[in-house]
Amino acid sequence: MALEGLSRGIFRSLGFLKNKRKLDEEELREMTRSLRRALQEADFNIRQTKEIVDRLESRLREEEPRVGLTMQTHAMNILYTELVRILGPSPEFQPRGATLLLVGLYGQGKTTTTAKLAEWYRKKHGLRVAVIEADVHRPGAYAQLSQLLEDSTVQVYGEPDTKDAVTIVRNGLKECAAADLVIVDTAGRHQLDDELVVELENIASLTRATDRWLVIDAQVGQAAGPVAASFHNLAGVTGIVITKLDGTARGGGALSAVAATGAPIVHIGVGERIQDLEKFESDRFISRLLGMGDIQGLIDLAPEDMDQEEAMRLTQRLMSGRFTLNDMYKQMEMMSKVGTIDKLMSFLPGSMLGGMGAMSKGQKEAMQGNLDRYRTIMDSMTAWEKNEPAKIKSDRIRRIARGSGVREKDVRELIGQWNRSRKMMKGMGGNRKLNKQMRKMMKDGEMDIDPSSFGM
Ligand SMILES: Nc1nc2c(ncn2[C@@H]2O[C@H](COP(=O)(O)OP(=O)(O)O)[C@@H](O)[C@H]2O)c(=O)[nH]1
Ligand SMILES: [Mg+2]
Repeated sequence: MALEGLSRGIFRSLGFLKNKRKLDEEELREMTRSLRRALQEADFNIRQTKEIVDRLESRLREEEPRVGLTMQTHAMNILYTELVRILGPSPEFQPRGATLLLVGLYGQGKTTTTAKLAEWYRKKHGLRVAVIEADVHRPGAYAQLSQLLEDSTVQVYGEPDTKDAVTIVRNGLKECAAADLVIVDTAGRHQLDDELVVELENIASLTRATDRWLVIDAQVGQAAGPVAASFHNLAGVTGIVITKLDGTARGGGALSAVAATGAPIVHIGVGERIQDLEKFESDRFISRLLGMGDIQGLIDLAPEDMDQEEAMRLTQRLMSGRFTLNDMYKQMEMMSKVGTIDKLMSFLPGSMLGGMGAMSKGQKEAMQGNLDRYRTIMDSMTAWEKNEPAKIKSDRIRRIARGSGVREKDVRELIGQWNRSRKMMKGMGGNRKLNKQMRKMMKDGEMDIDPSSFGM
């Protein structure tokens, strides 16, 4: 997969810089050659590849690594900033008064994204939002959109029996005239064919859409560039939404779609539910893409009643190994808020937590099941017990088991789990480099990447 391999390719090409503070010409050439290959394998086009490699090369010649940094860290930091720069700054979208057209191939997530965006701008911007379902080719498109928005106050317009998309849009625009933001969902095919091209052109000119966003599946990979280019010719793409970033792909095609349209990524889709939408931020995306984890992302996902400071403290405690059952409980609350272990894992560096990212689906499901049970058990524990799990004796275990309706064995298992996690975290806390880096990140929010601290 395109960008999934990028991280591996980059670490491969920078690997030999690990113990160096200087580079000779031959080493530099060797490195740029292998980096060029890694970028091309990850779907960067030739121009982007050249730009990144050239910039890295000249900065490595000009800039000395800061005191204490190895050449590898230095090179990683440069690459990170260059990749972020290529993705560009986060875009400005003015939702009030906008008519937003979503385009893209079949199955990319247009209809789901229509609902997600509608709910996002209704909730976060307090707007009156209306959606128009203009996909006349997929049976049940209107029902799908209505169902996604059934618990929302977003106005849904559609005519399931009308065969002409332009008529629907014309009627819809009249019907939704009072809305602050109108989003139009269109049809897609497996490929852009003539009929669809004409239909989209007609819809685009009728709506005089202020914004036209391309919805593209993260797994598309190589094909993303050409697909984006053809939609761009057709509708003048002004923004990109990458969907299914919750899956195994780490963002294939995203960069080539950006290159082909010159349009920025505005949002990313991270799940099937209507709330599984995020605003796109290039620095986070790149650090996640490179497998460097996203501590800030993790903190942002903390339950709403937990303030940032509390979330940071927790994350720090998690790293230090000094955490109580109470802390573990709060971590679990964070996790359950995040939804699935899968998603939580995607925020952590690949090799952290003892390679949990590589758990099988079955193992992950088992772990989710455990979490639910632990939670039930902890609801029956006193504050003292959650603070001092090591001191819980068998009579207390019996009481807790009875109170939560589980077996005593389950309570012991929870305490055992806490013990193991504590030890594991302690081990991680003993990783001085990682710790230093965490503290620095916590302090000034800046990211200084030292791949070797993640076991690379
Ligand atoms: N996991 C995941 N699935 C998604 C996401 N966005 C859409 N889907 C799923 O992808 C499938 C196709 O989505 P749909 O909106 O019907 O695509 P459309 O044909 O472009 O309108 C559906 O099963 C959606 O639930 C996402 O961000 N993550
Ligand atoms: Mg659809």
